[in-house]
Amino acid sequence: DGSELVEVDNYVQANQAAVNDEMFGKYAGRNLILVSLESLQSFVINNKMNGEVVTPFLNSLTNDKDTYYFSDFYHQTGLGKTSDSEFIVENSLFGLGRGAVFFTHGGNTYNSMAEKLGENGYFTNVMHSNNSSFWNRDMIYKSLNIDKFYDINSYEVTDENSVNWGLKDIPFFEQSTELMTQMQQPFYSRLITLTNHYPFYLDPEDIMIPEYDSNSGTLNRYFQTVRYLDEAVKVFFEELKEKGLYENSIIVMYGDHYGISENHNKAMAMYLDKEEITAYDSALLQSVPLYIHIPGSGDGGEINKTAGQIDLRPTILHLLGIETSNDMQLGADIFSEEHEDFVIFRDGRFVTNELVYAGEVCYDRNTGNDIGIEACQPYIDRATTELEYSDAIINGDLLRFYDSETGNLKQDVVN
Ligand code: GP9
Ligand code: MN
Repeated sequence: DGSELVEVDNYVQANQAAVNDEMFGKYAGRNLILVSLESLQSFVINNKMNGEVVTPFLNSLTNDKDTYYFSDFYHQTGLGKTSDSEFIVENSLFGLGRGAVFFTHGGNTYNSMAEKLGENGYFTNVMHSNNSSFWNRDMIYKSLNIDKFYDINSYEVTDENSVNWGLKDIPFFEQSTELMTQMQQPFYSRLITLTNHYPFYLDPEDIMIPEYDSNSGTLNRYFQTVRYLDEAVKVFFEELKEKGLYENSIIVMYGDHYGISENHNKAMAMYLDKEEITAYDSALLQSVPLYIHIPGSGDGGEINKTAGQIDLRPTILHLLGIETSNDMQLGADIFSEEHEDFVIFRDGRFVTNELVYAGEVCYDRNTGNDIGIEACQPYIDRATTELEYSDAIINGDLLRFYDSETGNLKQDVVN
């Protein structure tokens, strides 16, 4: 039955962050464009590799007047990788600790961001040049109420414009913006990039900077594919402007998950000029960039609030003037005064503005010193609770008992 939902609902209601009145609805009616930046981690942003700038365009956005750049933002994915990030962003719930929720619970009832936007007159779609069944997307997108999936069949893919996993990001953005010109507005498009994917291969003509020189070919090539992704995003912005889609849109871009695993710690330590990569370092390396680019806002800048992918749904919906106070979500609007600097990872690690909890050690975030478990314990308890509640919602398919229009539990649960 749905009795667990009562407890979860109480928790969600008690932990709601009030909206920021100045931001709520400020950009209502604009198109919403989300870009999932494949495997992009924050450590390359505003950084160099052997004297080469790795992300010139993304760097320029970190101090752009129309861009809110979040420098202490984290991915929260597990084994479901890209698909977990999609799930988290759409639902403001965690993925599962085992397997990929896209596969295991693709038929559940959800109340996704796409569904909310659809109810508010948006045409909702995902754009990604891969087979529709990859990660079970074709199936779960129905449960998420996404109107259309522009999959590989919507793109012109040739040997020349493909590398590694498929269509290169530059032609992907060119073709995607062309498709957008045909869409009913306002639309919500979520674009998923692909070139900066392990094992990070490029064609020679797309290489813009040399390889790094560590013992890890993976890390060495990563800088090159990141550089290519950066160029592709620049082209994307140009295309949006040329096609008249820029001014009336909000563009949200974020890294989906890490690109460099702990298998490459030795090479990472060399790059970051550290003796070794500790559990503390590894946790902080899970930071991925988040950009909320709002043409004409004039109010941008760097924001160092500690936040995660789970916060995107409320943050974005509120900018567009769509309420979420009745929604069963675990994230909070990052622009809210009540947003807390606390981000929970799927495996139970967490980061706050003062603490890092990893490898069952509680670190002072500033010094990296073990400060004893007591300081972390209240957060450990909350992390455990939130992960359990998220799992309960998914495993019990509990949203089928919840009326998100009214915020009421359906009658059969109450009785
Ligand atoms: C596949 C793409 C990559 O379509 O989203 O998935 P990943 O391996 O990063 O989860
Ligand atoms: Mn991915």
